[in-house]
Amino acid sequence: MKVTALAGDVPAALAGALAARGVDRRSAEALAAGGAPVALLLEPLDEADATALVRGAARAGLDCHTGDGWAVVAGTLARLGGLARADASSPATERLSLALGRFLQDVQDPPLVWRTARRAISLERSSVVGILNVTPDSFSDGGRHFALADALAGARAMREAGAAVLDVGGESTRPGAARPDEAEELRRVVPVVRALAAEVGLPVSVDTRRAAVARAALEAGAEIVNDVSGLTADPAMAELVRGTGAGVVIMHMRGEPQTMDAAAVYRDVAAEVAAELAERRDTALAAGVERERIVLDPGLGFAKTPAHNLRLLDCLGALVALGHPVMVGPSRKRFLGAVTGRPVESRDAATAAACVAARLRGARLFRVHDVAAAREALAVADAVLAGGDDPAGRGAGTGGGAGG
Ligand code: HH2
Repeated sequence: MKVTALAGDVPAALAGALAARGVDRRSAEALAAGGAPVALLLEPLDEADATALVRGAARAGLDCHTGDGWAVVAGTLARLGGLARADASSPATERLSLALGRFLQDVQDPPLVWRTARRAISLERSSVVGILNVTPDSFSDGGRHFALADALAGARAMREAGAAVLDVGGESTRPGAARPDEAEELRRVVPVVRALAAEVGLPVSVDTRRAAVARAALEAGAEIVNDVSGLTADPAMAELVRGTGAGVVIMHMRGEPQTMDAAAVYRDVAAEVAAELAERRDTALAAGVERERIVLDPGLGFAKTPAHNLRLLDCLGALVALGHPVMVGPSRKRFLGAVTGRPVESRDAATAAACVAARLRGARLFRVHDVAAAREALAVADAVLAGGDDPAGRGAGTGGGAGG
């Protein structure tokens, strides 16, 4: 007897192996999806919840570790489904079934479109969001797009390079940057948004923490609000997003850009960022923002050390499991300098590599300065993930070989 490892964490690999041995395709896919590994942290948990979980997990064949007020349960998705099946035999088992049922609904239904105020953006393949900072002081492109003509030329070049969205920001959020007042931010952002929406033909997103700036940008043709405060800085922002039907990026940050470095203290960065983002997402949902308008972003570089950013990229699955498309913004950031030793102006290869790492962990949107480099790297990642099914719609050809 020979034992061969399958790529057990890749459902397509399992399905392919089963189908190649005569299992019909649908059953093979269902079996493979159920075999996907999951590990969940449940907290806070009281004594009764913990007892119900330990018993239920043992019955379902799941591994379970409990501690003071918390539990980790691990196994396959199919076995977790068994544990989540409605069980009202006690209030504790009912609470458990409900919480797990909600979780499973999110992970089993990953949205592949993003609804904005003007359209639905397909996320079947990776979408690159081109950064257009109309600021004098952004850490990498400050001053480059400050004049309207430069912003338009930059936007057209990004469209040619394959950008799916243009993100316009009038405030640098690098640590320690001075904040422009509202009138100045409006002056920077609105004319550029108006020109891009009218002349470039790509969806425009506005990167702002101010509802008044977001409102003026949406009126000028923007359709997405990218809020690095995760809708916490301005109490009017969630209602604005709801009322306009804008798409929204809820990004994770702690504190303010001016002070955030001091807040970069985590016991378990991925779990904490996922939990804090889930809370902000829930607040948005409670304010009436529709689920399919929300994209989540770990906020690389915002209240995170280089080690935190790298761990977050590796553990992005914790965010993907919240059931929303995930955006990442690694572009030219300090943690890439820490890894490569490269200065800010030559970090585009590192940025593309970080995008690919994030894509392999489930991210769908990539906010970058160099659109062409990211697009090319992500085309390869998309093709790998499609397993030869060719997401770009170009025939893979039959030639193969090492060089052709
Ligand atoms: N990063 C920056 C600004 N906005 N938005 C999202 N959703 N995700 C990010 O990671 C993100 C963001 C900071 O980068 P940049 O715009 O290049 O610089 P600056 O803030 O100095 O203008």
